[in-house]
Amino acid sequence: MSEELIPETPEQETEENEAAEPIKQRKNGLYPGVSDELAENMKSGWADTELHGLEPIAQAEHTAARRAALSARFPGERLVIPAGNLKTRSNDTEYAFRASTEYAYLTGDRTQDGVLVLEPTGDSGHQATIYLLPRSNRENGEFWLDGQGELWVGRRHSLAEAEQLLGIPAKDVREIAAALTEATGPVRNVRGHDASIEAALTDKVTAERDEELRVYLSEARLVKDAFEIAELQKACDATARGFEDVVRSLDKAEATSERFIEGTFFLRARIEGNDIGYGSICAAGPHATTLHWVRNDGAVRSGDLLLLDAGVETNELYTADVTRTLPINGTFSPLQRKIYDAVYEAQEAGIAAVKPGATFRDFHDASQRVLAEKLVAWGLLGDLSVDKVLELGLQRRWTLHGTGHMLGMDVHDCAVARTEAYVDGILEPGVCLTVEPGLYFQADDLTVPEEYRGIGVRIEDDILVTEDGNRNLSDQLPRRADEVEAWMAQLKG
Ligand SMILES: [Mn+2]
Repeated sequence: MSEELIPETPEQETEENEAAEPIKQRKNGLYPGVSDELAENMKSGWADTELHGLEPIAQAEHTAARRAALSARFPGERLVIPAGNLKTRSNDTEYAFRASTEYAYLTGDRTQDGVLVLEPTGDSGHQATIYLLPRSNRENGEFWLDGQGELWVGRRHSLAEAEQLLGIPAKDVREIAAALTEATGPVRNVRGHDASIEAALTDKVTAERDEELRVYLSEARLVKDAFEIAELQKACDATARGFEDVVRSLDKAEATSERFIEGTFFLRARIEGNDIGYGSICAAGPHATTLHWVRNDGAVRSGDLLLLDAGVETNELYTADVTRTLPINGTFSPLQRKIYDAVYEAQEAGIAAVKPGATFRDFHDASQRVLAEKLVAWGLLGDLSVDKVLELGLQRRWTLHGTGHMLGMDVHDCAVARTEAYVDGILEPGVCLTVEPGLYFQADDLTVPEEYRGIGVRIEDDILVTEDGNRNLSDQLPRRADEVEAWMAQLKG
């Protein structure tokens, strides 16, 4: 990336600089001295690019309904939902920005520094305002002299354009701190995203009341609307194509490392979506027994399994979360297949338990029972009964994790929902969750036969609860062992 706008001029505080007062907005010393003549020159000669008659974004109706539900829950209170800010990686480079889930869910906007404010209109109802950074000012030079000027980071929407697109009145975000400082009456803020907003509200909010807002917004997302379901399907479709890309490139991964798999999937995520929804787990051989193996720097060897847990995040920020465990050479060994089939059976039992009226725990219990049965049958738990094993939880030495979680904008969606709404909740149509049982035999586990050690298997799909049962959003990818082998053979050609 380019570093200096005018490299030949050394930076110093000159008389000229003092005279050009408005353009002293240097960031991190990147901008050298600017003559009055250049400053004047840069002010003019630019076309008017304002856009008119823009259509609202596809989810504008849905975000309006979500704001209406939020408004009804907190009548008479001012609600502040920030997008968050850029985070510095080093000096003047930043990490890729992703708007806070709460803000994107309520606005459909995904730009940094934005803030949604719901102003109470009397005892009920709210007026929404979105505070955004407007187009860069050309008069004071910020468009080319400020690090966030449009010349550096690209054109933003004007406030008028944003209003048309989002269906929300827009104001300059540089006015928000003063507006919040002056405001009276009860206020709640979603914490953890924007320190400047928190500073402006210090004396007006309490941690407990802010947390109630955050919890509400987590629980509001438990049931997905039609737009969200379509996005999750899109995420799964793109993810399936990413898995196909990986299978096609396994020979290149064998010649390099797990990084080739990570890079291959990332390419698909960036072409079809915004990003990966979480760090891809590209775990070959014994790495498959490390649940969150994201170093991805290991060897990929014929004869081993590859556990690939990855998901594309769409441009609207909905992510898939899919795992397949694949024989790198295309064929499961008898022992790999025995363990794989057990996990497959457990997943089938889990998926069958996902339906309206069931509890969230039901599919976990169904999967765990199958896995415990297998472990007992294989003689790994002495002569204990399956019921006793489940009562003591002894199967967990090898099953390790819960069988699934809510899925949506966050890979572990709705994470601050109350226990009664989530873990102890009843499933209803529109809930989307993962079913992902696994068996993991650590390389240093002396309690299992030597040939088991270093084998890890997980199968994970994204399941939508429907009126009459469920729909597997990720069923484009095969799961049964023989179907996996046939699919790989076809892709590897
Ligand atoms: Mn998952």
